[in-house]
Parts: sequence; structure tokens; C-alpha cells
Amino acid sequence: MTVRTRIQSQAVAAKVMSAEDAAAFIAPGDHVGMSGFTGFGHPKAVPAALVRRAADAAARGDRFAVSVWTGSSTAPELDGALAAVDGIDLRMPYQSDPVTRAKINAGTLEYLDVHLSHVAQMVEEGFFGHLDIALIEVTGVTADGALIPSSSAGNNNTWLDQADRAILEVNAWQPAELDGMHDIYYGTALPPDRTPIPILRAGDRIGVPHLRCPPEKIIAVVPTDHPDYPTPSRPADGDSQLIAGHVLDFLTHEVRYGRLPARLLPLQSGVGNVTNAVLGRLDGGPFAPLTAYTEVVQDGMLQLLRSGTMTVASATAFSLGEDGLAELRADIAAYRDKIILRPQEISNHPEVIRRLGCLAMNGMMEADIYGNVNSTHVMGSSMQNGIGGSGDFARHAYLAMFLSPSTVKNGAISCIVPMVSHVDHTEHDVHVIITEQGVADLRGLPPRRRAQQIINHCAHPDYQPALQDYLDRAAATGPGKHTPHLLSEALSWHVRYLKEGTMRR
Ligand code: 0RQ
Repeated sequence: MTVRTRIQSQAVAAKVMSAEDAAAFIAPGDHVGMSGFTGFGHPKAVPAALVRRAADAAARGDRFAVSVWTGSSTAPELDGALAAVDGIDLRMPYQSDPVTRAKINAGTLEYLDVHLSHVAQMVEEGFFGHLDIALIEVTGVTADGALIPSSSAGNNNTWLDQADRAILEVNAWQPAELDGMHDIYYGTALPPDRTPIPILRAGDRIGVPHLRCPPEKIIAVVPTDHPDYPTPSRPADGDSQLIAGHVLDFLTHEVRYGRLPARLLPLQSGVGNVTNAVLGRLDGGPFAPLTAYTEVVQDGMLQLLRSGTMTVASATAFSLGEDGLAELRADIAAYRDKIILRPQEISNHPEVIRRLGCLAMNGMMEADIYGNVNSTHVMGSSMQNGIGGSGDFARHAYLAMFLSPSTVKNGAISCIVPMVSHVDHTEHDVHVIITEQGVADLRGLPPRRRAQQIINHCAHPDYQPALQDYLDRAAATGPGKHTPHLLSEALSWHVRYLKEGTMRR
């Protein structure tokens, strides 16, 4: 199917032009709301033209930069390439690109790390300034001008509603069978006019399949034929398999004690190898049929849908590796009724997450002995990726689990520390911590008993003596006995062991 047949509306087809011409509508300093979520559904041609403009400006000793708002992370060809030519003023709400990260941590690129479910509301409230341009990849345009979304929903409805002008990329590489998979909800409003989000089950559809945009707002349409960016993946290592085994044992235990139904509750799983390993272990397991109310459909989830272990997955985007992407494209019609892509305001909506009772599984950088979790910062001040949707789910989930190896960098850094160097999820939001060492179930435990659980069950044996020694001395000599700490020592833990280069004793 050619791009021309993808654009059924005459009015929209009349706006077709080159990426260069479309990019010329974007002025330095503009706020540009782009589609895109974890390498899926981002615009591909116009950002490349912006990179060329920024590079040309730099060659003249000038600067061309815009603010880039998206759904989540994108791909090296967008985030990385634009950051490399200093083409980004401000980035929000999530990134995971090494070039962007380096610029953020050098202080030359401003970054707003926002809960993904909060973005739409905060844009409407005007906290980020006015949105000049929506730059959105779509799969096609219907005869009456409705937009068929592509492989992520993200904030696209908000960008199209809020922006002054819209540029569309119509990507013929995206399967036409995506049409009908989305559920775009236009019922949200700011208080006091809010009404309940009527999702009672993960598979409920409450919206419409297409995005709306008045034709007069569309100033340019760029045909493309570019693939999405598959999520780089590594084979599951031993630690991931051990963590997955602990998660399965823990869920089995919860079912046995009647705290979870036999088919569990809707799953949310963050990105990465560990959560993929968990999903792999669920395949063909005792908990079926499963559902997911989550943010992204990753390879492990596609496999569950394929095998029938999972009946439906609600998300806002795909986040697939090369194999998963090939599988989806080969058999996409079979997945259309099993996958629902919603705006991220809805996929991550606290009201719905709480009502459905999601089981949230997310990665972390470090947890402290009292259960506070750092998902974002190295050494308290350098950004890794961002909070993404982890806070949306953790705070409101029925069960908030954080999963991580107990050490990273070949054992040189312990992910269990006396006091986290940055807090994303407080001790009140974190129910269970799971490392390859075991499970710390923190529910119902006061602080010192939580600390003992975490040290005993999650810390690496190389670090247990130092953590136990810290807890014992803090409890004996610290100023307060409720959450005992020796503050200067707690924070010097990170510095001390960074200098030594290893914590192994
Ligand atoms: O560094 O890349 O140099 O090897 O952080 O860590 O172990 O590869 O694990 O890819 O699952 O990422 C928390 C970052 C984990 C992720 C985080 C270093 C480590 C490695 C990556 P290298 P791993 P993962 C909804 C959920 C927030 C968003 C979220 C994340 C690199 O899960 O971004 O949860 N979460 N979204 O070596 C120093 C430590 C470290 C450390 C790890 N304590 N100190 N470095 N690293 N711990 C989904 C979405 O929102 C899309």
C-alpha cells in the first residue's frame, strides 16, 4: 500500500511536502510535541531534517534548538542525533539515550522528569509553556480526516489538541492492520469537571480508534517509509532468571494465602531483561488466563498473548526487540483484538490502576534498608533515564514490586544501601523488593523490621556485614530509634565505595 492510498482525505493529501519544507515551519525555540514511545511511533523524517538544520546552524557558529516533548524515550535517530548537534533546549518527560543523558548531566540540556500520567494535565494547565507544533507519526488518514495512530499512542491526542499547528508523518512501513487497535479517550477534563474513567476490566474499550485534528491545523504532511527502532535486548542472564523464579514463587505464595486470585490481577511490567524474564516464566504457568494493564507491550508479553496464557494487554505502546517486532508484523491481525493502545494518561491513570488492582513490577537503581527506592539517579545527582511510569503504577498498584540484581558493575556497587541517594518511590509505596538473593516482603512491617528483611533477603552476601553493622550502630547510637540512621555515614557510603572502586570485602 502506498502512502497516497494511506491518505484518503483530499484536504490532507494537499499538504504533502518534503521533510525539509515541513521542518522549515519549526522556528528556533519552538515547543514541539512529538509522537514516540520507547522507539515506537516517533516521527522519523522531520527530526532528521531538524538535525541537519541544527548542524548547519552550528557550522555557522549559530544555534538552532527546540524543546522536545514526547510520550517517553524515542530512538537514537531522534533523541541522540538531535542532542548531539545541541538541537534540544529542553526535553520531557522521559529519555534513555546515552547522548541525551550525557548532555543532561553536563548541564547543557534541560530535562523535566515527569510522571507519564501527569504530562497531559500539566500541559493543559500550561506549566511547560504553550505548545507550538504537534509532530505526529500516523499510519494513515481516513476520508473524513481522522488520523489512524501508529505503534504508540503516548500523548498524541494531547499534542494535537493543544498545539497551534500540526505536522503529520504518514508512515507506510506501519502495518495498515494497526487500524482498530487503539482506544483514544476524549473524556478527560480538568477539575471540577472530571468524571470517572469507565474502565472496569483491562480489556474495556471506552474511546474511539482514531485521533482527531481539524484539517486547518495541519500545515504539512510528510510521507515516510521508515522502520521503528526495536528495543535492544540481551539474553536473560542468571540473575534475571533467579529474580524471575523468586517473583513466581512469591505470587504462588500470595495465591495460596488467598491474597491474590488464581489468575492473578492485571500485570504491569516495566521494560528490561528482568521483567521480560518474569513474563517468560509466566508462559504456560499456573496463572491463566492472565491480563495486563500496563505501559508497554514487550516481547515477553507478546509471547504470552501468542500462547494464550494472556487474553488481553492494555498499554500505550509497543516496546519490542527485533524478534518480537518481526512476530508482530507477521501476524498482526491475530493480535488486533488482544492488544489495546491507549493515551498514556489512561494507560497509566492512577484511578484505573487502583481500581483494577494492578501487580506492578519495575526495575530500580537502588533501594535503602527501609524500602525507599531510587529509580533514576546515579550518586544522587546524575540522571540515568527518568521515572517514566514507575511512579504512576507503584503508588497506586495493589502490589508494588521492585526488581533488581543486588549488585551492578561486576559487584562493585551494591543496589541495597543504608540511605538512597535520591528518592523516587518512598517507603510507603514499596511493598516488595526482589533481588537474585530473595524476596523482602515489607507489607505490615515497621522500619527496623523492614531493614532486617531487606538485609537478610535482598542484599548480596558481600555487603550484608557492612549493612548489618550500619543498622546495628544506627539503632544503638543514632539520635532516633524509629528509623535509625547515622546521617553523615549513610550518605558517605556512596562516596566511599566509589573512591575505593569496589565494595567487596
Ligand atoms: O549501566 O548501561 O552502563 O551497564 O544502570 O541498569 O541493570 O541494565 O537494568 O535496564 O532494567 O534499568 C532502573 C535504570 C534499570 C530502569 C533502571 C546501571 C547499570 C546499567 C541500567 P550500563 P540494568 P535496566 C515503566 C517503568 C525507571 C523507569 C521505569 C529505569 C544501567 O528500570 O529506567 O521504571 N527505571 N519505568 O549498571 C550505578 C546503581 C545502579 C547503576 C543500575 N545503583 N548505581 N549504576 N545501574 N543500578 C516503563 C517505562 O516507563 C517505559
